Amino acid sequence: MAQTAQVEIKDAWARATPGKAENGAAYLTIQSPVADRLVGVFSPVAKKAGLHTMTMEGSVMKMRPLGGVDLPANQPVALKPGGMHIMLEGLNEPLQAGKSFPLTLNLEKAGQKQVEVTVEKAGAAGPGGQAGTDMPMPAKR
Ligand SMILES: [Cu+2]
Repeated sequence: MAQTAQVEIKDAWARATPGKAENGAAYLTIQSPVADRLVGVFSPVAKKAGLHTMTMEGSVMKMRPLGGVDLPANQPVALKPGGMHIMLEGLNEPLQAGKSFPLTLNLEKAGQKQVEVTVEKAGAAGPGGQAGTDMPMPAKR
């Protein structure tokens, strides 16, 4: 395989949201040829997009904002259900399965990268629509 000095973003996907959900989450895998840091996200589908992680506090899964995600050189970093994710707060409209939306990632070194996020069914566990255990996202806080 040819060595390219490009940031690779793969499998960008999100779960469809029910009609009144205010928030959604997006997931993807990112790999950088050099050590870099993902410091911000933006999407026109939500009023606010941010990086979040999930941690267990006792038996309760909690989300908290992340200031950034470190990307070691040549190592894929996965944002996926149950872990780090891109939080979409204040959705302008529901995320509908089968559609897609643009997402801009802000990297410290590589600058801005845009990806298209595919919306999978509400219960999808990954890109391509495999069914799996659902991770409920708190609708309100
Ligand atoms: Cu979140």
